[in-house]
Amino acid sequence: MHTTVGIVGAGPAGLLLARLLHRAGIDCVVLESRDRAYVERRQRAGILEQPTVDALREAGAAQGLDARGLVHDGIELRWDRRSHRIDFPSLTGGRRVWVYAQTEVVKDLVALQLDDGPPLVFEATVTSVEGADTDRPVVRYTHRGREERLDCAYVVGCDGFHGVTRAAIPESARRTYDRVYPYSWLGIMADVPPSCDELIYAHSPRGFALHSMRSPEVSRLYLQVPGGTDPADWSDTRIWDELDARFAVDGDWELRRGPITAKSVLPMRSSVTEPMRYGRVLLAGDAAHIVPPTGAKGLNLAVADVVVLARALERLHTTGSADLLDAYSATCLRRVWRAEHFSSFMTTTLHTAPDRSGFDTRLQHAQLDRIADSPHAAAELAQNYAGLPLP
Ligand code: RFL
Ligand code: PHB
Repeated sequence: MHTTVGIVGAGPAGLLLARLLHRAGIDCVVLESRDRAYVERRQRAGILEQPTVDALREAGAAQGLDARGLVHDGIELRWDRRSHRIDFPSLTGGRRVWVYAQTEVVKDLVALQLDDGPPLVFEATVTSVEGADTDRPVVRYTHRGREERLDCAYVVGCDGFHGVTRAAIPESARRTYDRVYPYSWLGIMADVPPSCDELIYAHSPRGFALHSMRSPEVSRLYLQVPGGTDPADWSDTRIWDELDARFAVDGDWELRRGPITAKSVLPMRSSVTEPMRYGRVLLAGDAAHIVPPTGAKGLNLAVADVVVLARALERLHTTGSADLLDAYSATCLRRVWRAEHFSSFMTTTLHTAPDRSGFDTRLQHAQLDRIADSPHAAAELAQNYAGLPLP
């Protein structure tokens, strides 16, 4: 098989890139190692920033989002039994965020692609990408027990943090920067209406907690737990009691409890691989960078990468100019490092490090007080959270 752009991975990055290229008249093929049901069920992010929503709308992939997405104009921060609301539109010149699960984004994009899009091959496991520095890179993969190859003009690795495309860039030409945080998140899904209209990010001496949601009927909550925690050690009652303690605030607020339908632990780390292009191989989304989820940036960064990349490939296709493609890595990395900084800031401001001192805790409170007292500090948070405009 051959194509213009071979895309490895059908997560949000690969699927949206395929959609954008298809609309620009550029041939592509998406190879995905998992089956459709698995890809559509994988529970991950829940917050779409304004530029992500704009991109999905422009790609004609926002029908579900516009019908069922929940528009949020702010978030609440809690610490020291106090709360402070950050209002996005007034601090960002009108931007807001949408609560719409990654599972829904993926389902919408898969349906569009199977209906009227370029080939999307499930259960096609890419084993290697070869010839990054040649004119015809090759993707080798296995499908239905057979070894196959896809000859391409360009290959884009949208295969996530554990993907294989990154290895197509020789070790001598790439560098990875990373940080592992000394805690994880225990995430739960509960069949109970959310106890808040907007997300609550809570810092407490017992650790961080986040109240999010999936719909008016389903709550999504997270607790900071030690790395290596087994979800089986957390009974439902223990989880609700701990959430109650961490969200405690003066005034009358109550956390609604309900049946917990899923529990999982996710590690927290930051990682960036540079550059995001080598010859005719490009990386996008988690394949190139990951962030801790505290800033809700992972999915949004993946979308930003592929919007920049699709624009660059379209320019090459229509004018023959490779200028945007040559700038791809630097353009994306500037946004990536901004998001890494914001995610790290949110993480270290709100979590309780195992080796913290009283001094550290007071610095965290001073930072949170500053956000509450200063419109400038609040605006910095709001602009990063609601999404900086795409370049
Ligand atoms: P994805 O979504 O990981 O998709 C990569 C796809 O590539 C496929 N793949 C392969 N296909 C063929 N051959 C191979 N050799 C392949 N190797 C891998 C995979 O099966 C998969 O379908 O990356 P993408 O598209 O870049 O999208 C990025 C987002 O998924 C990610 O940034 C966020 O979900 C991160 N993230 C979260 N972000 C948030 O903002 N809030 C969250 O609550 C949140 N929770 C999470 C997360 C990421 C998680 N991972 C990666 C462990 C929870 C988890 C568990
Ligand atoms: C989620 O709803 O899963 C979610 C929301 C905000 C975050 C992280 C995860 O910062």
